[in-house]
Amino acid sequence: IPQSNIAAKKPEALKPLAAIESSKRLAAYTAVDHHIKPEHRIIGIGSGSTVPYVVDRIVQQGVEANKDRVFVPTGFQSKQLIVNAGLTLGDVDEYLSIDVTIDGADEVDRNLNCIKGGGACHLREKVIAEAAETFIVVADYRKNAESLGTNYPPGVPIEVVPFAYVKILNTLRKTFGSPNAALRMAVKKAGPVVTDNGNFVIDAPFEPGQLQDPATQIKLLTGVVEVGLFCNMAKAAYFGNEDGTVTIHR
Ligand code: ABF
Repeated sequence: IPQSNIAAKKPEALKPLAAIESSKRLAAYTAVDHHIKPEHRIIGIGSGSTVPYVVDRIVQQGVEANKDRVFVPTGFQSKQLIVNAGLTLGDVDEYLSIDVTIDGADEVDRNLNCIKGGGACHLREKVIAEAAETFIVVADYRKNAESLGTNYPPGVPIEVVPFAYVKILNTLRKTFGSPNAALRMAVKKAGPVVTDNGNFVIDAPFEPGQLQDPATQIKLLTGVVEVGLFCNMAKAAYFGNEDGTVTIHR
């Protein structure tokens, strides 16, 4: 391929990505501006690709604003983000009450219910979200859905103990009406994805409207550690849009 053709194609190919990235940044910056106040001391930092912009904006609040703050991560990635930004790291064991947690999501419905766990961190994310007085979701426009199960095809992430995964998979397919439930494999299918807690993840797709009750029942299955459905938890969701606006659902 002549070099000139590659050069001509590249900007077009990159365009959607740039739009998505700037939507993530917009959502994150706006949420930080609205919710991370000078009096906040303990802040939960979620996982995923939108959260780095949350940390960026917090850092932009300045050294003085952050000097007495502690940041509690939801996993390995957010721990690295906090440390690399020069912020003070804390553990949920030490800080039972968090002022505000900001995290990403895979899908959010009009009632602020979320599917989370596409990054396999939803157990810790739920602990940190539950510990927070205010839990805020940040995402790009693709995550904004009328109801859950609409535009996140993999479905509900379910963290399971490895010993029990075949049994749980079978139950999800046969009894819970999710015939395409599947064990999440690592890139290039080298083996299963392993969470920060040493567990596996099953992704179980459900139809819109089918979700809430099955998910509660799934939690009761032996070997299920956590279900990536966050209901009635978020106080607000911020979605960055392609046109530079932010949609806020409360
Ligand atoms: C995290 O962010 C996860 O629960 C979720 O899988 C992931 C997706 O968000 P992003 O689009 O920011 O990567 O909170």
